[in-house]
Amino acid sequence: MTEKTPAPRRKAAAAPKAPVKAAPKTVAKAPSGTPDFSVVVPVFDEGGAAPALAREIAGAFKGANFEMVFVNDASRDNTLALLTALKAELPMLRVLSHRKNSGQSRSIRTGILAARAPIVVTLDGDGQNDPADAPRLAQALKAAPEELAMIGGERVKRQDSAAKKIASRFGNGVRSWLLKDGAADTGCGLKAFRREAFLRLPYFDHIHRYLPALMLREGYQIAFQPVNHRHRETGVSKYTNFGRLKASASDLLGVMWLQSRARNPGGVDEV
Ligand SMILES: Nc1nc2c(ncn2[C@@H]2O[C@H](COP(=O)(O)OP(=O)(O)O)[C@@H](O)[C@H]2O)c(=O)[nH]1
Ligand SMILES: [Mg+2]
Repeated sequence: MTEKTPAPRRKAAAAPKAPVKAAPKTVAKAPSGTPDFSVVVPVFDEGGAAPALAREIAGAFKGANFEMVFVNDASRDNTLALLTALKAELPMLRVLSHRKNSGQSRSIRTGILAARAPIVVTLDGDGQNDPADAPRLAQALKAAPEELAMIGGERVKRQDSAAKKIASRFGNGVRSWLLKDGAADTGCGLKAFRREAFLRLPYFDHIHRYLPALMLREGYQIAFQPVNHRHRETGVSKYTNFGRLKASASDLLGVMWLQSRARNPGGVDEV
């Protein structure tokens, strides 16, 4: 029998000779308890929309055991100050903040890494997704079998400019034809998924448009539900049609490569 090795006594830490830069804190301290749902919202220069959106989400999930995780993507406006002040009013609100702007996908990932619930719902931070739809998607996923890892929103009546709607229709058409992901609207920011499933997917910038294809690649099932879409009332869109097209060309090739390299055991049995 081996004896328990006593824990080594810690020497009182000597004061460092030279100032040492502390390791960057990436994730804020989580409050105690496990919520059923984590609502993750990426925000970049959304000071005009974020506080009202947080209140709307709180109203939509009233009575549920949930948390909100807003991820400030190094906004240059007052987004962070407004959200920080709002924490006194909304105790279920957590605010994480990137030191450098890293994009929508990275912001979502930061929120999901910090999320404490097994089910995550994402929403755009500009208020275009309607929080009233979010609990329905979250509850549907909670009630679904484990293999169903994601329920994506599909915007029924897009409230965007004609140019954006045409570009989006074209982009969605090409993507679903090439990737066979069965998704009509991957650009919809409102999605519910299992946190664990999301974290199994490879990360790259703009991955948020390829979640259906990547979930299927991992062997999960996915579903879609129609959702409301609203006008952007404040702030400006962070994407241009040209910028989106440029990123999509290489991302599509990348996801096709990932699909071609997928092998799936169809389930794992422990004997
Ligand atoms: N494009 C972009 N969006 C970001 C970034 N960081 C966070 N976001 C958020 O991602 C969401 C979607 O962006 P939005 O401009 O509304 O896209 P659109 O609805 O397609 O015009 C918003 O909540 C943004 O605030 C970023 O660096 N770039
Ligand atoms: Mg938007």
